[in-house]
Amino acid sequence: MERTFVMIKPDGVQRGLIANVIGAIEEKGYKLVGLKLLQLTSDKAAEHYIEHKGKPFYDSLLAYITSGPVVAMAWEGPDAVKGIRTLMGATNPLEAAPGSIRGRYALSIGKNIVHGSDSVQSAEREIGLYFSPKELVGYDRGTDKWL
Ligand code: IDP
Ligand code: MG
Repeated sequence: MERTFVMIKPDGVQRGLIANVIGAIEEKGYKLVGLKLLQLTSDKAAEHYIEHKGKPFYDSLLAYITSGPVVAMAWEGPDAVKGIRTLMGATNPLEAAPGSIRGRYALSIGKNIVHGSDSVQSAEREIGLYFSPKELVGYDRGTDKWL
């Protein structure tokens, strides 16, 4: 069983896609174990995207991700990191599979609706950036045995 971090970026919130993004992940079968709406500070955004510091798109990425509220989530399931990346689609919506979240809702790489951890290690780091251990809720669902 794995946990991963997902964020609905400011464009997803502004465009009214919160329910669609959550619905896509929930319908697939993953379990929501942490959820909050928040406005990122520049410091938090820099910490989140530390791996991209110095890249040409870094400044615009920080401006974008702090431009409005975001929804931060932790999701659980077998191979959740890879599975949710697949569900999100490629970083560039032009290359994202048509049924994926980015394939369905996004037009450009600079406004691609969602973030998802790219490895188990990043997932652990990113969940820790946004949630304290007691804000994560593990529970059983009656449907777990059908997945
Ligand atoms: P990911 O979100 O699919 O993991 P990363 O390579 O980690 O993709 O990039 C982080 C975010 O930075 C992307 O989701 C996108 O919002 C933004 N980004 C990445 N590459 C570019 C670019 O070339 N131009 C503008 N924004 C970019
Ligand atoms: Mg990434």
